[in-house]
Amino acid sequence: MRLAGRIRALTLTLPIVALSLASALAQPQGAAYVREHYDRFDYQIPMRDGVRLYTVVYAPKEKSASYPFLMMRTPYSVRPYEKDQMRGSLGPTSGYAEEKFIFVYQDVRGRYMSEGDFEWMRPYKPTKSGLDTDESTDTWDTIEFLLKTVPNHNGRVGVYGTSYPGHYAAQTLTHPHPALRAVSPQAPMADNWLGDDMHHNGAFFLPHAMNFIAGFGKKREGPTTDYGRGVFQHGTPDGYRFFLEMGALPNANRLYLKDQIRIWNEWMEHGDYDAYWQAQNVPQNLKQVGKVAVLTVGGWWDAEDLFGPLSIYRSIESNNPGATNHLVMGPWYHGSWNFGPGSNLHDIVWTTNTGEDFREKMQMPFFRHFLKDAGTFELSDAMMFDVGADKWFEFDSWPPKAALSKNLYLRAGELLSLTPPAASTRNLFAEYMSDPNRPVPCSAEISVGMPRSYMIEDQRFVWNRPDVLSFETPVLEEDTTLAGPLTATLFISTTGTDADFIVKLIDVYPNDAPNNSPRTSVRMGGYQMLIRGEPIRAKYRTSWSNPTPLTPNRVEKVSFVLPDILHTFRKGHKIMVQVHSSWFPLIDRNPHRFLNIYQAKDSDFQKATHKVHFDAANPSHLAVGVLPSGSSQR
Ligand code: PG9
Repeated sequence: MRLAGRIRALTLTLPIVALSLASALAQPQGAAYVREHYDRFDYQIPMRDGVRLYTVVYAPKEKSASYPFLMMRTPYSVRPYEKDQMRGSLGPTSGYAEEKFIFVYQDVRGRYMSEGDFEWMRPYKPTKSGLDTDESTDTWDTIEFLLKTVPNHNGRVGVYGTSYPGHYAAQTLTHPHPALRAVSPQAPMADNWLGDDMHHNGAFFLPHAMNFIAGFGKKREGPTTDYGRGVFQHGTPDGYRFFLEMGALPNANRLYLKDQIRIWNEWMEHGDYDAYWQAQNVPQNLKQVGKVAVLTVGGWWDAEDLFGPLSIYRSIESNNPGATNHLVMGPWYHGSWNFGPGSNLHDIVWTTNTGEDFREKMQMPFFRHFLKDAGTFELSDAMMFDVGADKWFEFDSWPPKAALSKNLYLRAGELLSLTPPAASTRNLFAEYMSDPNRPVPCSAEISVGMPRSYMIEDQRFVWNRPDVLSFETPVLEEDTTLAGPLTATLFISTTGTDADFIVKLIDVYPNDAPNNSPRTSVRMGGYQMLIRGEPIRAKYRTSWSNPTPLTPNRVEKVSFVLPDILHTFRKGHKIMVQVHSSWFPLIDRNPHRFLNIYQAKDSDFQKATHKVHFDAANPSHLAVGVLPSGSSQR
């Protein structure tokens, strides 16, 4: 099948920073090194409204040079709190303690040893008066204090962080302090309803949300160094049965959380994309980044925050012309870019050490250049790794301008084709019964949480289920590279009044694929590698904020975007699209009735029969971007 010819992949031709592995390893690691080379200072920094934020500073003992600040603001504690203890590492990964910065770690407002009240994804306030605060003012006031209080600095501040700390890093860009010169939001949470962590397109990521908030959301009486254990234990390793037997969402409080978690109750009160969630959206507030250099980082298989890095990069790109705005997307899980070589993920292996490339040729040069005027930084705007091609690709913007939009049509006979259904086709569809009591599993792994492998694992464990539809191309005649966001357009009908639809893009390996998985028992011949999967809750098909019911047995269009990819489907492979209507326990079950699922009763859940149509009038398809052969990468 010809989708596109091979494209020219650029090898990485970046300046190699003189950060030799040998010198990094020569020093003793851990707290002993920190103690030998750094002094610790603990501050309770007063914000403009008087609330004091607990901040620990590690300053180099060596005073022959001045140093920039490198700060992380976190809700996860800046331990150790004992003043005679030292952190075991400084900075985003190894090598930073030796490189020497003034490291700053701060408990955000309302967390651990900082005063004040914690607010989930505390919204930026575009119009503030007097003592009004948000994360931009807390960062501003902190920087002001550091510049006046800590000696031997060079007047520059960098901020980094992964996940929630990545969110706080991104928040610094809403109204950046003049001393802020380099920010690296890594897997930053940008919007927890549209696509990060707790919801994707209205579907609720139940275990991820409930397990996390049962500990994180515990009430504190005041500054504390320890919140204690979560408020419940699962009592089993089997999340599928645990959450199936828990039943409707209100049972979570009744059986386990016991109304002890304020933030969980907020989430249960705001099921639609209302003002509560809209105010938390970070990309909408990134319009005055100015001269701050930004290095946003994400993982193609990051189960927690994939939406965040892509949406934050795009917002800065479109709202700040001329900004120093970089995006690195690699073959990584949540935060895994800062650990290990980065040459495999789950069962998939390749030759490029993507983690080492990122740490040594991208991240460290970024901070050295913009915070110390040391070394060059010549990274292309978008450094994107393609596992299929085993190459870094460089683009001057993302998504790549050269990508051509093509439609992969679902066709009769479980075919996936560039050719739409013939004009003469009528009443063609596939149907399945969706049973809330036997939902499609999200992973072959037994876990009470959200197994990160769900993003990439072999989909054969569900391929043969009657409630899973699969459509695949013939064997590809040439390498085919898909780049950018994917848009699924399904023409569906159902016997119910609400439904979920999950669309997956899968790389089907040839039967003679080598058994090279690090898990030696895995057979790679015929492997169905998940490239991207995404749900939509159909009642939100026309509005995230104002859901509407489906009309039983009437064909309706459901269209939604799946997060970006960059993947070469090699010659001899096949491209597959799977469609199904539950993904459990990853996302909560749909009762197939139009109602507030957060207030549902167990008796509300009913089976429904869904149809996915693929004839001339109802051409269900997946829109993709195809990089033509020889396309310019710039
Ligand atoms: N992605 C992490 C998380 C947030 C919310 C729920 C569960 C996990 C994090 O931002 O730290």
